[in-house]
Amino acid sequence: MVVCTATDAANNSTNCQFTVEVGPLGTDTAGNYVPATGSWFLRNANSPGAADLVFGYGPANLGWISLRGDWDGNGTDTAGLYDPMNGNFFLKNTNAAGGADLVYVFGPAGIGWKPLVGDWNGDGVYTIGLYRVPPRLLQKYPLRTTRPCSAF
Ligand SMILES: [Ca+2]
Ligand SMILES: [Ca+2]
Repeated sequence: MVVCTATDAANNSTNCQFTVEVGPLGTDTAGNYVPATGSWFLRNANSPGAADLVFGYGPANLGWISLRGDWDGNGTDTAGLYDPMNGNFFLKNTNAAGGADLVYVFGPAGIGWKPLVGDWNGDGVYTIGLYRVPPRLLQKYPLRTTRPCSAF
């Protein structure tokens, strides 16, 4: 995941996150999540152009972390969110506005663990995991989920 600040011509800026994965024959494409607004911008081709899917999902400015995975195993990756302060996962089976299809708590909350996504057992269904960031790395690289990139 890459965290950045986007600035328009009027010098208005907002934080954004995006994940780019390279898969076989271009099956995975770029997406952009803007935590400040809870907006998702997904593109179905790895080429320049406008987003193919634009929707709002999740609250604005709470420091939630964007995820993507095939939560129902139908072959399509969809949006998900992780609330690190409460340990809640909010997974959605469509790339559209609306409520989460799966909501649950997993792991400890509020101590900086990072979410992971994968098909850990090879059944085609993506599930979540958590990575415990070593305390030494937290001291060296403090979590900055709610601070603007310009403050780094
Ligand atoms: Ca799916
Ligand atoms: Ca699985």
